[in-house]
Amino acid sequence: MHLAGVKAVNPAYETIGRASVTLEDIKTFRELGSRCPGHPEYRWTSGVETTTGPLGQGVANSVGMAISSRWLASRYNKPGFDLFDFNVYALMGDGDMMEGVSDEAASLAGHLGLSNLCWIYDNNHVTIEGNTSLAFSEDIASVFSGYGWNVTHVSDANDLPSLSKAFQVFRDEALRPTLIVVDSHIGFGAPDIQDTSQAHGSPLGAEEIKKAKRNYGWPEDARFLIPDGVYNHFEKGIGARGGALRDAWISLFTDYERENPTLAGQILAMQHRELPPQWDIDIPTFSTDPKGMATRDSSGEVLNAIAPRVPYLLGGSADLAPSTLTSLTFDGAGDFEADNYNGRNFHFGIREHGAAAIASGLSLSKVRPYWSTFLVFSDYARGAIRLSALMEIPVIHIFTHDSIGMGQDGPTHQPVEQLASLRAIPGLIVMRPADANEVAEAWRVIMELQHNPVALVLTRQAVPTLDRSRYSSAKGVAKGGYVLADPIDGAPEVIVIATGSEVSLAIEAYEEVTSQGVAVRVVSMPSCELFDRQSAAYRDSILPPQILARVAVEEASTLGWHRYVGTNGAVIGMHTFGASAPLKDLQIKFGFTPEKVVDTIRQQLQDHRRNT
Ligand SMILES: Cc1ncc(C[n+]2csc(CCOP(=O)(O)OP(=O)(O)O)c2C)c(N)n1
Repeated sequence: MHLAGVKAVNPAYETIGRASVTLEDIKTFRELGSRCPGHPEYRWTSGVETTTGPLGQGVANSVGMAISSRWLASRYNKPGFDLFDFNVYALMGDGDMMEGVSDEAASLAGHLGLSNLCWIYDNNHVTIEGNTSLAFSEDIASVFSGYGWNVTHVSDANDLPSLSKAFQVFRDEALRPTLIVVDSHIGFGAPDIQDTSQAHGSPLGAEEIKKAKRNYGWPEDARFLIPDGVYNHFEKGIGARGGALRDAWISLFTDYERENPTLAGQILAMQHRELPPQWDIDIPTFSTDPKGMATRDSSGEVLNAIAPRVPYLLGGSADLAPSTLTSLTFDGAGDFEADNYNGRNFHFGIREHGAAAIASGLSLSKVRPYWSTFLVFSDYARGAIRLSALMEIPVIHIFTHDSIGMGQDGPTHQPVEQLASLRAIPGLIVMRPADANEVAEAWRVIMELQHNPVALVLTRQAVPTLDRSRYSSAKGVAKGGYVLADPIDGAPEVIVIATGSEVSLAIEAYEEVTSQGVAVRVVSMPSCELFDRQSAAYRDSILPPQILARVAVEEASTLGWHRYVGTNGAVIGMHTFGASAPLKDLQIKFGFTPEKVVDTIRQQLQDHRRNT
């Protein structure tokens, strides 16, 4: 990237007139502020296409990129305008090959016949502990052929004609992704450590460096030497070639824009992570309904009101769409399959980790992806969710069946610790809306996000649609936490904070104690992350510091709630795994009943009155 003169961009993707990687950055590799951190980081170093380091993630991302190339082509290319026809090349090592996430992604890539995808496997037989024979003896060619890939082999990484031939084999392949197995030697040219695991992670040491340089005919004492003519060579080669290709593309796009202004407008908006005008005008308002609906249901409705107006919003589920209700059901939405790259409904199969990593690959290609599963299985995808946050890309992770409220499937399927664990990921906005109107507002917030992924957490079971003429407007969702209900007159003495399905429980308790003259406030807190971003003045107006009697209610681990209720506040939450039983029985067993909330409110008032 340094030699090729890649330029840095700002978060709005505008070039800012400096090199992405300077020689100084290379000299300060792994030091604070260097654009050459320990592992390549998207967002931090312009030109890095994805953050890699956790093995397997990059190649899994590449499947999302190849999918997006196909989808963009099928939606936007017109006769004479092949705007999108890019191939995706990913380099991988033994570690990537061994990780499960790459197998999930490879299996799907083969199924989808992504012939625009090429993985180049650095088959050097060495990982950290030693030779791969310690733990890896599978027949890669058979495995990948079984996945439906085209497999080719180059027996010497330095044999350029054979490598070129292998790339031609890839380009000629019209039906399958291609794996090029390239036999190589780690530490090639460093005579004492070549082919050993020492070459993997530790510096060669001064003597070995000298020997290697000697081997290559390089001045032994030179450091960071870039001989005369190298920059020039790159500029005339890769630079000129890339520049010409880019100019040609821009000119093609300008002609395209003249003939297809609407589609061109969509492409520009998508490239800048913006939304088409009036994208939100079909979002419904839900009327008061004590029986209500599951938030997965209302979310499905809202998604289907948004997606027709945001054509590049696409996604699917890891085989749970009938439960997560994330299918796009309007005419023309279609299924993305090997014979229909135009579809917007993806079937990731039962591959949660792969699905999340592929969604990142889609997002890195600038379409707007979502994927879904049950909240408890977010664990399987966590590696990729974390990277979506580190990369600051707006992937929409949708998790339904969000608590013991999902009932009789029992503790294997009842999430307890997942909310706290997702909330611990920096930059990931976790949203757990309380009713259908909070869901609608949550989607308004989500769609506007450009640099944050979101975990949208939804119920399986119905929750009342609250009467917004009696309680506050759901617009407060945008601030993360807001006052839903206050005492009829006077200041509150006690605050109940709840999220998601427990908000209606808090409201039931509110009605009960208010009728008995207790001055209680209910705060709906769909997103702690968004609430924490508000000004201190706003946060204090919602949770006035002088009110110490506080109760938080959430059907999940209590971890984190004392931040809002204080050390002497009460948290009604889960302290064990759940159990398999009808919902009503579970709510009684684990204490999620209006009576329990009322008792806790009274206890808090008593404790704090005694203390003051
Ligand atoms: C998910 C994950 N697990 C473990 C590691 C630690 N790790 C870094 S590199 C490596 C070995 C990789 O071997 P290979 O892909 O053959 O790379 P090479 O030795 O050829 O450089 C391991 C285990 C990691 N980065 N990511």
